[in-house]
Amino acid sequence: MDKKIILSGIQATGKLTLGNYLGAIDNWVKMQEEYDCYYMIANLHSLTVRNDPEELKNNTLKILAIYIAAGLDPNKNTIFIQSQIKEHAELGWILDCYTYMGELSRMTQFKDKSAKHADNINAGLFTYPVLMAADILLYQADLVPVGEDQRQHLEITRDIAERFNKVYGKTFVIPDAYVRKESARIMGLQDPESKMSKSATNLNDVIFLEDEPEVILKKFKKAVTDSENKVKFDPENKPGVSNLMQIYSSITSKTMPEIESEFNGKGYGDFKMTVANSVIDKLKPIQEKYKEILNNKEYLEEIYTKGAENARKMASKTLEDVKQKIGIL
Ligand code: ATP
Ligand code: LTN
Repeated sequence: MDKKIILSGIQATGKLTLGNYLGAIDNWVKMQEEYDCYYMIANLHSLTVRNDPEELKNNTLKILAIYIAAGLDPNKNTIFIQSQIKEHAELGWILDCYTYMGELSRMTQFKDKSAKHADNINAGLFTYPVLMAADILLYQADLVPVGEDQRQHLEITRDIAERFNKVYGKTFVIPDAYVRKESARIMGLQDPESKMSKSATNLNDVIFLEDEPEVILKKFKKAVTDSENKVKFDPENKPGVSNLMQIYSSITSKTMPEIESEFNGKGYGDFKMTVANSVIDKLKPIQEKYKEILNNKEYLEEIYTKGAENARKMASKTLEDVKQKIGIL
């Protein structure tokens, strides 16, 4: 039987966080043996906010380097840059015409981001989920591994695909979101009520994948907890502690009861140190490899060029089929 197809991506804006790693990349690495995987860098999506052009270029390569350093094998996966496959923008436009203003207005991410960037609520920010639908549908993906925050975008992708299939006959595979429970939503260290985000303003809230060990340790030491001094999983009443447990669990694969008994009778000081060290140990080899790869621009170019060639085959086939069906010469 053919392997199931996976597609996912990360925007090229900003520095990657522990949330991106545990919620996305680490899961992708685990899936590469079993599935036929397409992993991209969504640099067209990055244009929905203002970027410095040099920085956008650098970030695109940095994310590629992180993918490889984290363990994605360029010989097993198709790793590519979104903008290098013109079919994304083209199918994006076509699908815009099969998407309703009403459904786009309900997107939580649009509401959040328009509040954050009130001076630049551009049309791209509004149609962002349609380009994402195009990314996914071009490759006939069965599964899309993402964090919890992207679930709504997967639902709209399914709705668009079903709508299209209904009119023109089976054209797109209807994709499912694949959200891993343990790492679905890593929260901020200072504000454990909202997700750890690349674009956070309080830097102590976020662990960046490039953070040095001392910085990681310092941020965990400062993490917000509560006054109970008891390690217990209770996201509602103990969001800070529960988030730290979630991070520790995603890294060590220990269950919540196991973690609770490990720290039974110990204070938060010990607990924070252990969580911090687990993160430091996990990131260390990735950081070393990352620095090495980032310096090797030729190697990076080789990877994305090969990835684009491979991706283009699948994308152009799907787009051709779509154009034929809708009558575009
Ligand atoms: P921003 O918060 O600035 O919008 P982001 O950090 O969410 O950016 P994206 O490129 O939008 O970055 O997300 C890339 C992937 O990382 C997605 O699959 C997303 O679900 C996942 N992800 C991002 N933050 C977290 C988090 N805190 N916990 C779990 N997964 C996350
Ligand atoms: N919107 C996604 C990034 C993204 C994506 C995709 C994820 C763009 N295209 C296709 C999965 C599949 C986000 O994580 N913010």
